[in-house]
Amino acid sequence: MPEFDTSHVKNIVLLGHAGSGKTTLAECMLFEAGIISRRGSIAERTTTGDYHELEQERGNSIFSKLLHTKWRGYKINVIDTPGYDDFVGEVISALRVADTGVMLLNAMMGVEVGTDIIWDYTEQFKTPMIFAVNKLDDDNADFDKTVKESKAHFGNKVVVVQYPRQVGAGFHEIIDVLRMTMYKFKDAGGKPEKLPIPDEEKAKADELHKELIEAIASNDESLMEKYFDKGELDEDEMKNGLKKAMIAHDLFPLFCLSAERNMGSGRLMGFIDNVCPSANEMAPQTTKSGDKLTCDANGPACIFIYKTISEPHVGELSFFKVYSGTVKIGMELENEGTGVTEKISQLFLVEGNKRTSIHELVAGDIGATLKLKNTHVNNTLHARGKNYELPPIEFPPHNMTVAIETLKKGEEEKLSQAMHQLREEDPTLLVEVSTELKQTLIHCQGDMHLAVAKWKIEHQHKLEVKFIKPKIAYRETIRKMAEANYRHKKQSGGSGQFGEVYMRIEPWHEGMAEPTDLNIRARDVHDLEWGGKLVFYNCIVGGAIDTRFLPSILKGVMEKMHNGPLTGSYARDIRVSVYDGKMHPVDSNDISFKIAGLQAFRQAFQQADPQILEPIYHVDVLCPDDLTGAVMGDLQSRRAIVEGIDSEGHFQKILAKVPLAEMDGYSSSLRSITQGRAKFKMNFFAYVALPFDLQRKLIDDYSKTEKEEFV
Ligand SMILES: Nc1nc2c(ncn2[C@@H]2O[C@H](COP(=O)(O)OP(=O)(O)OP(=O)(O)O)[C@@H](O)[C@H]2O)c(=O)[nH]1
Ligand SMILES: [Mg+2]
Repeated sequence: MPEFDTSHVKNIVLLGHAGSGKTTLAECMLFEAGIISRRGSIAERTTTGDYHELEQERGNSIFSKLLHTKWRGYKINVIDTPGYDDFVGEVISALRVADTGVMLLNAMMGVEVGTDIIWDYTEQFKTPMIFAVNKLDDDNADFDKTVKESKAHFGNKVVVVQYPRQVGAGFHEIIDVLRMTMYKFKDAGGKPEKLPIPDEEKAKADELHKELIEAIASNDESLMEKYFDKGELDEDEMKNGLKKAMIAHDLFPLFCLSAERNMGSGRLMGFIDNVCPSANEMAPQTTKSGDKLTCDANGPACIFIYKTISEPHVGELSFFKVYSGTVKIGMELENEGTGVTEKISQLFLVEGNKRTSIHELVAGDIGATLKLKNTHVNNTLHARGKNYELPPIEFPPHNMTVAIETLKKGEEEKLSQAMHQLREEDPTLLVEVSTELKQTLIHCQGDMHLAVAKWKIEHQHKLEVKFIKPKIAYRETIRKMAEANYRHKKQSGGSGQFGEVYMRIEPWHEGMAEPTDLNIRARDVHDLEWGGKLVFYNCIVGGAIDTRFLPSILKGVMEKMHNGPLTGSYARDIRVSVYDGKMHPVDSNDISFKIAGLQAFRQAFQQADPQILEPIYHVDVLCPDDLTGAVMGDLQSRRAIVEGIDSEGHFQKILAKVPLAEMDGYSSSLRSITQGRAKFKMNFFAYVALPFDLQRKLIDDYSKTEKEEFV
């Protein structure tokens, strides 16, 4: 028999801006549940959650951690997530498997940019949410402002369940307007005394109690009727109504905390047990083939892998949620994605870096297993005879790119293996071997994300690497029509080489008119793999060049498009019309026409007002009002065009278009300008003409290094 059945398992994820107190709260929860006998602290680097060397070094969470507590007959799985935006992938994967989110708000700061960004993801998942206002023990805490900002950002769906009698050093009492009780804590926190609400707080507590009841009743017709009849709802009615409204994402109850002093976590856990939904109360998952997967311990087994980590000396640990059935040791499950059959030889409950072996896990629960053969994040494993595949977690696009090199030559293969492993553990990290730029690129979320990757490469893979500025993938094109001809002639001993080509080139755009003075005999439209088109016309008349040589001419043109005449970048959007030429009865061959085609194209290109295009990105920066000026100033120094500023709650969203070449180091620069109070996102917009002076410089630099490969 499992220790907890499905309805007694709750999965929560701790969310919030960096430093809001998630890891400290997780520690309180473990302590309150008796899982640990002493509360560790961030300052002493002794928390269960932040056990990783790198987290202790930096003083913040980097990876999501699975923990669990046993609390009054319930098992609460707690996933502590990192608040820094660079690690948002960890937040998204945790949200995918959690059934309730606890959003921590730092009472000194109110709603922060990180809160806002994470909120967007919770909206996508429609995760039932609780707010917990933390750090109420701090003298700068402002509970009312925090509530006001929460309502301004997230609407009146935020309902106060608790408020502090006093904030700052005197924070010892929490008034609970659901239970209509006051909790009074000793200095050391822990279990509070339950007291009646003092007279001077009655009016406020009654008012908030009424607001809470009305909010609950307004989301449920039958409760509304009861409320009208009785003028009151009892505690059970309120709890049931709250649960329904939380599942529907209609109400977000707000609680009070001082995680540092361990005040308020017990009541929060009680609320999670009693009110927050367990997995079987959430909507069933729908598989790719349209099956509805009921969260039932007696159903066919089905688990979803949301995270993997590679533990030194242990191997790959896969974290999963059981979406249906009961997973037992010895079970064989099929991986719908990779087709392998995996034997579950070990099952664990996890406590940070500690693991406890167990025999089975029921539907709704979260645990880990070791050494799966070919199963990765986002894979579904299921019982034989089924074809379940659950929708994958969608990770966000990258925000930053650098090139990576090993310090020692000859370690490229080792680096590629290390990068493969890193990517396996962290789907928000992308590795690209760019043949165009001749660099290995790492696409990631920001400078902290990159620092973690470097640490892993150096410590876990024992490789020394450096990051360098990535080259920019420029493009070349032309702005006007030009014509050129080239005769390739070579007489050497035996057979010679001869080919002559007359060519017109024009800037290509969709719907452009056909040439009226040429006789088009064949049209080839090539979608270039680097974007844009090459349109190639055969306009030869009177058999000046044999049709069999046209592919060779195209080959020559394509070769030069691949290695553009100005800077060696890819060329795009050009129409080439070959309209005349000459052949030699003996010496003409494919190679001669390829060379003639290439050289004619190159000469025409130079006369066609050639132009370098650079990649431009949409950059959105979200920041508090007082930082708008500093952020804009920095953007303008990066050749940005600021297109507008939108208000988002009490934040400003600056919308700009910025050349990729100017985005180098933006992640760390923004962090230092704003002390981590701003976030940004970037997405490719378009290729746009490079300013003339920069174009001149690039061409000059290229011509210094260019070694023309003459075919
Ligand atoms: N005064 C006060 N400080 C707190 C409280 N909770 C946490 N802190 C402190 O705030 C800092 C950040 O706490 P963490 O628990 O690491 O916050 P986090 O949300 O896990 O941070 P990230 O993992 O970086 O996202 C630490 O120095 C804590 O000691 C609190 O209730 N009151
Ligand atoms: Mg943390």
